Amino acid sequence: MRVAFLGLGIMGQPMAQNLVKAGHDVAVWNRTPGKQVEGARVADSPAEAARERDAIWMCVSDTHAVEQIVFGPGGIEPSLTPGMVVADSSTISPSATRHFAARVRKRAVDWVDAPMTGSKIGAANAALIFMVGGEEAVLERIKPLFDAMGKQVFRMGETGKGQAAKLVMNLQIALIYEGFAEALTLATKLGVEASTLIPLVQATMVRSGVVDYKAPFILHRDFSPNFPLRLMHKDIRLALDAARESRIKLPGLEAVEEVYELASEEGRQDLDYAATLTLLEKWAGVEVRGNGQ
Ligand code: NA7
Repeated sequence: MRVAFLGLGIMGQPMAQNLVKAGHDVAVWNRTPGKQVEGARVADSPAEAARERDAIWMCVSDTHAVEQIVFGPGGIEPSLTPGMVVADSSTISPSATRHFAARVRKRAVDWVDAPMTGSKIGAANAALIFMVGGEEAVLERIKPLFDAMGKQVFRMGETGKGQAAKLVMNLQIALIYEGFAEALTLATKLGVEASTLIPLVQATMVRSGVVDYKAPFILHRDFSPNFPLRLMHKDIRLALDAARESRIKLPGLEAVEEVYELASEEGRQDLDYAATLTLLEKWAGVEVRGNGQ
């Protein structure tokens, strides 16, 4: 297929590379010039990348970035022609997604929200899991692209519901991780080492995928970004916005959002979200240590 890929960040770059590897004709664009994908043509603007394409795939930071590259100066809107599909793997607002989709539909273009999970390792290995919103027939048309970048696609319903699912997935990750981080902090204060506690966690119903994934990084004190704290913070805010729009309250998430706020104020925003632990450690006057440290 002829694809434009917009946004070559931690996730977008390997995703675009996998489209090329699968044999698709790919044009790429990134806001900051200089980023490349082997085998893809580099375009000067989103509008130019999107010309005469079957699908336009986006993976940028936030709702504002998506709005800019679709409807802003040099955006894809004037390049859209009937039958094209716009797919968005950024994590953004579900309600904004519905508005964007309605606007491109006036040009007989379909919008698929396709946020994903699997982090940069999943992106590199074409093993992402997509949670999508859109019509089934449209999803079928872009199936070869999903196949090139991921291993599973879960349809959540019509446009906007992929984003809704993504927000509630990250809500759970943020709360589960914060529970684990608070447990490690208190355990350390009480004299139980992380390397002693973690096998107990993993042998019992407390076990979780989040703990399995994050524990080795914590034990090695490796807070380099797999999923940057600033992006998890953005998703927490999006979930709180969606809750407000729906007139419901999420007290646990509100408390966690404050931790992220303070972690950002202290300059941890570009570390992994696992670095919220270091703030708890600072408050407690302890450091969670791995085996033999
Ligand atoms: P990164 O590595 O922070 O990459 C973000 C990308 O978004 C990067 O290409 C940015 O371009 C681009 N960006 C940010 N703001 C804009 C605006 N205003 N206009 C155009 N492009 C922009 O994030 P990830 O790849 O880890 O994640 C991407 C999404 O997937 C995000 O929603 C996550 O929550 C999930 P730059 O290179 O800075 O010029």
